[in-house]
Amino acid sequence: MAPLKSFVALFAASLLPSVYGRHVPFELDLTWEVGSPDGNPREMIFMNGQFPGPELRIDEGDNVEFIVHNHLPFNTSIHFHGIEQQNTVWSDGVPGLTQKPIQPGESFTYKWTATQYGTYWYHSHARSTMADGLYGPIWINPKPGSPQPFELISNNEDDIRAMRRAEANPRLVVLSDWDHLTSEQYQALQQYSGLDVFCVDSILINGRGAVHCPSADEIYSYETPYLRGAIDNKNLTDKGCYPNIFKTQGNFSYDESKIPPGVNSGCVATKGSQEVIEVDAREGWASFKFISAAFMKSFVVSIDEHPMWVYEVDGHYIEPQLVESFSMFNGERYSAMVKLDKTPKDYTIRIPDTNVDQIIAGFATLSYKNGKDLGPSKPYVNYGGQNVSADVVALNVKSLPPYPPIKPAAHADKMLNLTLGRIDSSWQWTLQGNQLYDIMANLDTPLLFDLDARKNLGSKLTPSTTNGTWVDLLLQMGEFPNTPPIQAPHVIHKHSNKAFIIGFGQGFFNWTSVDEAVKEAPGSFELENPQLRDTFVTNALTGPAWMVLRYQVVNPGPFLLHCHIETHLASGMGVALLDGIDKWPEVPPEYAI
Ligand SMILES: *[C@@H]1O[C@H](CO)[C@@H](O)[C@H](O)[C@H]1NC(C)=O
Ligand SMILES: *[C@@H]1O[C@H](CO)[C@@H](O)[C@H](O)[C@H]1NC(C)=O
Ligand SMILES: *[C@@H]1O[C@H](CO)[C@@H](O)[C@H](O)[C@H]1NC(C)=O
Ligand SMILES: *[C@@H]1O[C@H](CO)[C@@H](O)[C@H](O)[C@H]1NC(C)=O
Ligand SMILES: *[C@@H]1O[C@H](CO)[C@@H](O)[C@H](O)[C@H]1NC(C)=O
Ligand SMILES: *[C@@H]1O[C@H](CO)[C@@H](O)[C@H](O)[C@H]1NC(C)=O
Ligand SMILES: *[C@@H]1O[C@H](CO)[C@@H](O)[C@H](O)[C@H]1NC(C)=O
Ligand SMILES: [Cu+2]
Repeated sequence: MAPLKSFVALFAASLLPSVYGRHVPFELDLTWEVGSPDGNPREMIFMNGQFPGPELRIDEGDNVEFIVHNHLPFNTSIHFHGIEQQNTVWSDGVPGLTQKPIQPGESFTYKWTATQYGTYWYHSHARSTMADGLYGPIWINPKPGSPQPFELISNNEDDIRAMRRAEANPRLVVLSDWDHLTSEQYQALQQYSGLDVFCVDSILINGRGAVHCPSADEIYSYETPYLRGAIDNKNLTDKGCYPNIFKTQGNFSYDESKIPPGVNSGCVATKGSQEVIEVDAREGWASFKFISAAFMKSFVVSIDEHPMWVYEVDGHYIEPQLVESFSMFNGERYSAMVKLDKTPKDYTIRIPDTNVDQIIAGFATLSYKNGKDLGPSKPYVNYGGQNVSADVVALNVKSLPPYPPIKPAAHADKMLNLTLGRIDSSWQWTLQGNQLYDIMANLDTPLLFDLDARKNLGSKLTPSTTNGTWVDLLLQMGEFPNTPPIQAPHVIHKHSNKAFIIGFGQGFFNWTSVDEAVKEAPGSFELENPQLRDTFVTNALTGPAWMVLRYQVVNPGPFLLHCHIETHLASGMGVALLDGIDKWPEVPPEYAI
């Protein structure tokens, strides 16, 4: 089977340099201290005294030894988002699946090989403590000779050389959302009030930001017709947050009076600080690798007056697209190649929310070396995430073909049928239809070490696959009792290797198999060169919808598939894929528990 062969060949080739890879030690001291990223002090996590954590920049093939010293007052773990952990499942960092949590005062060493190039990030996978600041960027420089898509951007040799230089020395830009409550307080508030809480205080760029409080008129002016419909023409709060109505909370019982002032409304502006990214026009081009470390929000990314070639998505090159803005959801990475040919001065980098769940924005500055003070730059998007004119070009997220092309198998060996929605309360979300995944299960008996512990989750939350086979994941955004017909986007993240997005459509997936659907609705499928991702954004904003992902099982072990919105994961939105259960590895003695 030709397509299969090319996929496997690519995969095998990427393993070769690991034999010669450098050994790269990287040490993180985690501490719990007062910080004020947006000008408002609270206790938070620092990494080697920094926030966000230090950059891990390595070469494809390197062997990473990532040592974590936990000085926090609570247990933790670290996951490497998008790192496939080929043959090192014990370093995937998921309590209950691949390790016991790292206790306060203890250390843990993760070891993995950089079998891929691209942009990734590390973050806590213990409860929702990622939202307390435990995240940092990873960038893996491709091995020499790797095909790069820059000839598709320009045929000028100087430009191509400048782009290659920019790619070899990129700016890593961590985007995140920030709240003045700790993750524990935030989660507890949902249980206490019965409400799905999804309001934040600020948007940070490389850990810097401010609390903005636009006037009610201004907030109102940024509302799209869709948003007005979604809130029944009620008003947003002064923090740009949603009112609690059926369309946002469902028909469950809750007590709004249990939400303290300041959480959903009660905006208090702070000056905070602003990130400045310096560029030199003599470089010709700059590469910005945007990483969304948001625990809740989705962003629109744009740099005033600078079109961007989006050329790498979730750690994989794509056929470049020239755009002026694009959206980014939790855990996604988008790289943009930007020509530095504008008048040397300061330009605003705007990171508003997508408008789907809050009106809020963060700002940074792109500053040309030796620039003049020539006043403010002209925006492509406004504070509400909307383009300022109809001719602003946004990324077409439905078509992001990998470069060079890669083809999945034409048929899968198995399909897992997953249904997404709310059950039991307005804040509890399922990925499986009727059961909630308990992130606190098996903390002392992780599945990798004790497969019997599977019974604590049940077979529906621990589906298994056979090594080497191809698997389809059908995601159906379903209809549930007491819930509205629409669902805000979920951001499904797959641990281990990436998957292809082979199909999506509106309504219900009524066919009995994916093969039948491909035959009857070919327009809903892409099997030639589909997107290869580790993060999958669902869209059920106008009603039920479905999506089909296809991947090959190549890396035996227990791997989580879950929503990357932290409150959704904490409430139960996950399943443990017991991949290649016929070939689970023997765990090295140093990792024995
Ligand atoms: C980790 O911390 C959580 C929260 O404090 C606690 O419930 C859990 O029991 C701890 N797990 C272990 C294995 O120590
Ligand atoms: C909503 O906000 C607008 C703009 O500030 C204001 O004119 C209107 O009275 C508000 N409506 C309600 C119901 O508060
Ligand atoms: C930009 O906004 C206008 C309305 O101002 C809309 O008609 C147009 O479709 C939008 N374009 C994109 C690419 O989103
Ligand atoms: C699992 O399957 C992949 C793909 O066929 C293969 O490369 C790998 O060696 C297999 N792993 C084991 C442990 O058999
Ligand atoms: C929610 O409650 C309203 C009012 O009681 C009712 O009309 C509606 O049918 C309910 N919707 C669902 C999905 O249960
Ligand atoms: C799928 O089933 C639903 C009823 O559950 C029906 O309304 C819809 O028309 C069907 N769609 C197709 C494509 O058959
Ligand atoms: C998936 O599961 C849902 C809910 O149980 C069911 O209605 C649907 O028919 C299933 N779809 C397939 C293709 O098996
Ligand atoms: Cu979700």
